Amino acid sequence: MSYSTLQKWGWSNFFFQQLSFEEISQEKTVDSIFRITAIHRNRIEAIGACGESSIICPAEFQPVSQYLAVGDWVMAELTNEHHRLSRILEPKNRIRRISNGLPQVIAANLDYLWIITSANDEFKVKRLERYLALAYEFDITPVIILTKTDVCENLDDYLEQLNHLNIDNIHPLSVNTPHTLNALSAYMGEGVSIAVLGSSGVGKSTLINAFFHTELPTREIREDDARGKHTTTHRELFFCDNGVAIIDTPGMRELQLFDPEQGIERTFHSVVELSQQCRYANCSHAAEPGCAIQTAIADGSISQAHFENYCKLLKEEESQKRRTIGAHAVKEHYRQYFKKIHSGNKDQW
Ligand SMILES: Nc1nc2c(ncn2[C@@H]2O[C@H](COP(=O)(O)OP(=O)(O)OP(=O)(O)O)[C@@H](O)[C@H]2O)c(=O)[nH]1
Ligand SMILES: [Mg+2]
Ligand SMILES: [Zn+2]
Repeated sequence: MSYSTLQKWGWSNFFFQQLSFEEISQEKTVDSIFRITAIHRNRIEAIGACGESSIICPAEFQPVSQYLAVGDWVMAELTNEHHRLSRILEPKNRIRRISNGLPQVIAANLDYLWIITSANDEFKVKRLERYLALAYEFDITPVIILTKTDVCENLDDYLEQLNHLNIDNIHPLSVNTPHTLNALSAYMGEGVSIAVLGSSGVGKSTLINAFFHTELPTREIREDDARGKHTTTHRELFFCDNGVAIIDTPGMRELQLFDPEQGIERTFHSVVELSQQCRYANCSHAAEPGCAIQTAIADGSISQAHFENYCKLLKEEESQKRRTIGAHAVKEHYRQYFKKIHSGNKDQW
């Protein structure tokens, strides 16, 4: 087998360069390289040059979900007819969140994050801003997909709200009007990896089935109102005929960001820019004279809700940091942060 066999699973020079000279010179090395497709309690499913394989995880890599995610590239040795995980290759990126107070890796080595929302009561701009911050935090291109447009009467309202998010890739569609899915072809290509995220019931698995002709389980139509039930129960990566790796995920009840600073800055770019124009460096943007944010809210150039969500995410980040680095360090951190924002020197953030 050769390394080019791995390319259709997303292998690239970035990973090849991590191999030692000795590893490259050994012919069997290529057969010990795998991409993770599913993670179970102490075993992972993966695909390599010789096909699919089950890999056993030694204790030092437990609990697996804190170290590894679908999409990761690993090396495994063949011992007693079993593959045993021996090394994790450094990922291009890895999306993480906090779940039950612990870090959790959601997926690794992605090119796009498809953020799915549906044109009904589920739709919340605030939730989308959170997902966008997640994409930006890990430097992955976000794509917003608005599903179920066939059963909505006020599509323009949804589109207008989406326009305010200032992102390039927004696709309204419905699996019941198949031509609306054509726009997604723009993201196809061999070796491209996409994770599909969004609340339960927005139609993630249905969309994947319709577009990639897969047969993932989806919610029965008559169960459409069932709340809190997840049809997809674990994250799974699979490869489509056109060479795209797609990761279906269970709906998220809440998305707590891992280290959202950079993501917040990009999602709320306009708020950050405005705050640099406030008269006082320590402006709290409440009622101070010369507050550029209050002026912008008053003249309608940004919405009150957008600003409030920015404050909320910042606050959340602050309490998260406090838990990990202590109150004093947090205070100092934010002192420096706002000083930098105000001096317009954001490069280091
Ligand atoms: N009318 C209409 N219904 C849709 C559309 N897409 C999905 N649905 C329905 O929405 C319901 C939920 O779809 P799923 O694909 O199971 O949702 P999911 O996001 O994968 O949900 P979880 O796996 O629980 O996270 C199903 O009954 C689908 O038939 C659409 O474009 N139009
Ligand atoms: Mg699903
Ligand atoms: Zn201000």
